[in-house]
Amino acid sequence: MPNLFIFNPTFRVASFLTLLAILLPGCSQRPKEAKLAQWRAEAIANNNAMVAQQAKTTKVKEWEFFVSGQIAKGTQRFSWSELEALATSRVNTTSPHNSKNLNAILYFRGIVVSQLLDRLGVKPEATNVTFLGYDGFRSTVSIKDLRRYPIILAVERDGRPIPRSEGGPLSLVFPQSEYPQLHEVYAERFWAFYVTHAIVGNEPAQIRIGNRTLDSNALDRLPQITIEEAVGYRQGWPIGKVKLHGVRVRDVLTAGNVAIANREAVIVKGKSAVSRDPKNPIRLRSADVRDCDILLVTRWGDSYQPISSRLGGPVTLAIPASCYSGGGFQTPIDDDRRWLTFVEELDVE
Ligand SMILES: Nc1nc2c(c(=O)[nH]1)N[C@H]1C(S)=C(S)[C@@H](COP(=O)(O)O)O[C@H]1N2
Ligand SMILES: [Mo]
Repeated sequence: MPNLFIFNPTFRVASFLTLLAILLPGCSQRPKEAKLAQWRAEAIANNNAMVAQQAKTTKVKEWEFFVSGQIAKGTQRFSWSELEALATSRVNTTSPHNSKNLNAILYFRGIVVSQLLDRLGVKPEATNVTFLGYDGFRSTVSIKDLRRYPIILAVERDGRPIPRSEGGPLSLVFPQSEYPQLHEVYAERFWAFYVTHAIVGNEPAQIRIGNRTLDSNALDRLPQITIEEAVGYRQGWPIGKVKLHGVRVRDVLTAGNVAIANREAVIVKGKSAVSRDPKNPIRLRSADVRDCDILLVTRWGDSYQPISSRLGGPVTLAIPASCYSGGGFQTPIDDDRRWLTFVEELDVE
């Protein structure tokens, strides 16, 4: 697992070389590589610390699960005890993650997703549900299939809570033994682990800044910027260059009446728990926000389509490559966070 990486001699040699590269005067002509390597090292160290911390502090009893999007009721929060009480269904199935024995039948207890949706009143426009994990991973399932098959959010496997290291405490489980055709559509990558959110259909673009909210109309009124880049938002996006359309972080702050001139940083928060971790925030240095067109993207492609939940929308972060080319960019950030999905909030620190 990644925590072990820090004890790995190769890693220590790499950090030493990075440090050397930064200290050597000759390298000042090439700050980009040295900086990137340093950031990567910092990001790995941060990530390892975070994984270790999470394992200690995220107690199952404190687990929260949210359902939002195109449902009659507003966003719903479920505590662990509420989830436990709803988890009355059983699915007996093999798991594509049971590397010890792919043929073993496991006994899962959980909540049938379609029953949960029925309670919350799915709006007719919604065609799918996107499940989001603590780590920002997403997996999208059609509502047709959720209604056709007893796909569950499992809290228990073989009579025991599912360990965090094995995708618990809340894991999406497909009854693939009873319905083998399910595996063809929803292979192992759809089995979302450590689920914290289910987004029904799509959500309207909006950004919170302090106690204000800029809705999609307010965002549309700001200057619109287009960039074209290969993006790192993961699954579902085209390979190669993609057009992204959106607004500058600095314009959003101005519209929210937030001054950044003498402040340290802007914190970007997404929906995922990992992006909201106060111990490891996504922090943009104010000089970068000022000098660089860091974007909150609300549309993409030639047709300016909104960003669906399946793709991590309605708002995503984009730090364009052009930010790095001048050499003055200061924000240490690794690629996972540079392409943050489900952006919801800006905070000024
Ligand atoms: N929350 C979360 N769920 C996840 C993933 C992830 O990174 N985070 N990876 C997915 C992918 S791509 C696969 S193949 C499997 C990985 O399962 P394994 O680690 O048991 O092979 O989990 C899926 N569910
Ligand atoms: Mo995978």
